[in-house]
Amino acid sequence: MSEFVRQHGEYVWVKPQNTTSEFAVPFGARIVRTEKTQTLVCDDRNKQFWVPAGDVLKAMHITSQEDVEDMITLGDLQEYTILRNLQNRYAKQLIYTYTGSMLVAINPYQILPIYTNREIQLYRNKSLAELPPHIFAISDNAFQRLQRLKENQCVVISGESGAGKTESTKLILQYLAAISGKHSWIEQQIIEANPIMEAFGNAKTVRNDNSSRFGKYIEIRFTPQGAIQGARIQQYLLEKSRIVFQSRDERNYHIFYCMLAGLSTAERERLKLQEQSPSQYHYLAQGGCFTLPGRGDAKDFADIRAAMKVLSFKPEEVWSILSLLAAILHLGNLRFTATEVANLATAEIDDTPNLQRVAQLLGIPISALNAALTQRTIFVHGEHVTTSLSKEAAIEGRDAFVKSLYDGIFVRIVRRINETINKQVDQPMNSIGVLDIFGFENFDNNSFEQLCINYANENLQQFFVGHIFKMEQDEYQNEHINWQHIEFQDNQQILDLIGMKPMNLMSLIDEESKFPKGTDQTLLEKLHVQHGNRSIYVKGKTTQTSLFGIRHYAGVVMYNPLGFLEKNRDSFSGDLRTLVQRSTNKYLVDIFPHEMPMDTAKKQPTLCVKFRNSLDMLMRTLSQAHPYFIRCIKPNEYKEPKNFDKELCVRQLRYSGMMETARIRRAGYPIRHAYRAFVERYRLLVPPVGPLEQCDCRKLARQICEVALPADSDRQYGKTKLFLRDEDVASLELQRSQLMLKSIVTIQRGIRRVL
Ligand code: AOV
Ligand code: MG
Repeated sequence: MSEFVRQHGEYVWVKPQNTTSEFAVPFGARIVRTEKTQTLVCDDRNKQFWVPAGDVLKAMHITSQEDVEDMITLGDLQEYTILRNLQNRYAKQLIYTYTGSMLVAINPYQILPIYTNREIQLYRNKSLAELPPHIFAISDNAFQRLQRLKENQCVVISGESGAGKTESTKLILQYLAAISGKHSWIEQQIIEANPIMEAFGNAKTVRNDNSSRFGKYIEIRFTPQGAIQGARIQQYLLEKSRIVFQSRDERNYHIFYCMLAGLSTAERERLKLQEQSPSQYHYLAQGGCFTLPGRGDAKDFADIRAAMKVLSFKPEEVWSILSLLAAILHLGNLRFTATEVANLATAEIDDTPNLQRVAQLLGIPISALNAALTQRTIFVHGEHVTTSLSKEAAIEGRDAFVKSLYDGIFVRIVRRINETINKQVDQPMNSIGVLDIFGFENFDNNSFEQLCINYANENLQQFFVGHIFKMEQDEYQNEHINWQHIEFQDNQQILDLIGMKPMNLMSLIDEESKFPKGTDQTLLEKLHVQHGNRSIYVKGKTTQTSLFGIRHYAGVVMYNPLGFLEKNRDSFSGDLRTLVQRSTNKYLVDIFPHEMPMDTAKKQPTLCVKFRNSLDMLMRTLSQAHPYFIRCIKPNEYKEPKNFDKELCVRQLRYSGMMETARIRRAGYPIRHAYRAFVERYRLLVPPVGPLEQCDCRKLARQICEVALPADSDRQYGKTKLFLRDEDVASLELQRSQLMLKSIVTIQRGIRRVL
C-alpha cells in the first residue's frame, strides 16, 4: 500500500519493526516525512524513526487517535487498536476500560486513590456511560439490574496469575457491602470470610506474593429491599502439591507461617512446635523463602483469629484446626529409614519424638500410626494381607495423606464459613455471584490440573462468546440492520472433546484410572487411538512423543500424562484412612467420614467426576444469571507500576478470549463510522457540498458509497452509523489518497505557475 499518500501529521498503523515475536502487533504513529522508499514516523513517546514505506499499513480510524472509554465504539476493532487504547489509558493511570459491559482492568501495582467513600457515593445509581469506567460502576450496574429486574447477576473475573482477580473480587464485595441498605453483622462476616480463605488457600508464588491456589464463586443474596441477606461460597480445586513441595522462591500456604509467627509460646508448646522458624520444617522450607516484604505474618495471624471469631468458629474448633496443621508439620519432619527384610526394601520410622507428636495431635495410637505409615493392607482372596512399604513408597504415602488432610481442612473451613453466612430463607432471593477463577494456563509442563483449569476456561469462553455475540446482535438490532446471515462458530467442539461427547478425554482418563493395569502410558495410547485423527487433538511431535495436545481457543497446549491417573484417583492409603476414622479428634473424623469402606480407591469419585460436577453446577448457575465480565491484565512481570509490556498484554488479550469480540465483529461489519465522521473523511470523493451542519450526513454518506463503491458491495446503513467491510474501507482510502495526490500536484503546478 506504499502508493498511499501520507500527509504530514496523519495517524497511521505501522508494521512492528525488528521482531519476529508472535505477540508483536502494528503500532500507531504519526507521519513526519514521506520519501519514496521510506517514511519518517513519530511514535507516541515522541520518538522519530524511519520505516520502510511499505510498512505503513493504513490510516488510523479517528477513534483510535486518542483513547475511548468503551472499546465497542472503536471504529476499527482489532487486537492492535485494543492494545493501543489500553496503553494510552494506562499511561494516564486510567486502569479501567469497557468493551460494552465488559470491563478490562489493568493491574496498577500501586494504591490508587479511586476506591474511597467518595467514589462509592459517586457511582451509586449511575449508568455505565455516565462516568469513567470503574469496577464500582460494574458492581452498581449489577445491583441496579438485580433490583429493577429481579434477576440474578454474575460477574466473571478472569486473567492470569497476578493480574488482579482477587483484588477485583474484594473491591466488588466492598462496594456491595457499602451500598447494601442494612449495615449489619452479615456484611462484616462476608468480608471477614476472605482473610480466612486467603490464609488457607493463598501462597506466595514467583508470580504473585498472594496467589490464590483455588478458584471460588461467591454468591451474595439480597432482600427485595436491597440489603445483603446472606452469601454462599463455592471453592474449586485447591492446589494440593504445594502442601508437601514448594518450588524455589515460593512458600507453602500463608497459614503455616502466620501460625508459627503468631502463636504464643505456651500455645506452640501445646502443639509441640518447639521450633518457631519455618526453616526448621521440611514442608515449609523447600522454596527457601520464609517472609514476604510488606507482610507481617504475626499480625496476619491475629487478623485470621479475629476473623474466625467473627465467623463464629468456636475456640475448640480453631484449636482442632491448629492441631491438625501442627500434625502436618511434624509429619513432614518424620524421618524414614530404608531397611531390608528378606531381600525386600522396607521402611522404618526411626523418629519416636515426631511420631509421638503426630499420634497425639491426630488422636490415634502411636503403634497403629507407625504401622499405617510403613505398611499396606490389601484384600486378596477374601483375606487381609499386610505388606511392607519401601522407604520411597512410605514417603509417597505420607505425602498423599497430608495432601488429602489439608484439602479436607480447607473444604471443611469453607463449609463452616457457609454454615454461618448461608442463612436459610423461605422465599427465593436474587443474588450477585462473583467468580474469581484461574485463567487459561500454558506452562512448559502441563499436567492434569492444567487440563481441568483449561476445560473450565473453555466452558467460560463459550459462555463469554455467547454473550458478546448477543451484544453484537443487539447493536445490529438497535441500528435496524440485517444481521441474520452472520455466522459464527464457538468452541463447542473442544468442550465435546474434553468432557462432553462419549469417549471424551475425561471419561477415558476415568476409565483408565479404574482399570487396575492402567498406566499413564496406556492412557496416552488410548487417547491417541480414540482422537488421533481429529484436527483439535494434537499428537506430540518427535521430541514430544510422550505428550498429547489440544488446540484450545487460546492456542495449543501440550499435556504430559505422567501422573494423570494418580492425581485423578485422588486417594491415599486405605490403612491410614481407616485409622483416622477411629481418631479421638472429632474434627479429623469429620473430614474423613466413617461411611467410606476400607480401600475404597475404586469407589470414591475421581477428581474428574468431582471437578466436572462442580463445573456443571457453576455453568448452570452462571447461565441463569445476567453476566458481567472483568478481564484482568498484568502489565508487566516485575510487579512494577507504570510499566506496560505490550507483548505481554497482547498475549493476555488473546488468552482472555477477548479477541473473539473482534472476530465476531469481523464476521459481520468490522468497520463502523458515525455518519458525520464518515462524511468528513470522504467528502472529497463527491462534488463539493456546503457546510456539514446543514447537510443530511446519512444521505451524503450513501451518496459517497454509491459513487465510490461497487453497487453490490456488502455494507449497511444503520440508524446512526455506517457498517462497512474491510475491503470497502481499503478501496475508499485508496481513492481518497489518489485524489489528494492529484490535488497536491495541481496545487504545486498552480504555485509554480504563479511563481
Ligand atoms: P490474582 O488473583 O489475579 O492472581 P491479585 O488480585 O492477587 O491477583 O493481585 C496481585 C497483586 O496486584 C495484589 O496483591 C496487589 O498488590 C496488586 N493489585 C491488583 N489489583 C490492584 C488494584 N486494583 N490496585 C492496587 N493494586 C492491585 V492468582 O490468585 O495468582 O491468579 O492465582
Ligand atoms: Mg487470586
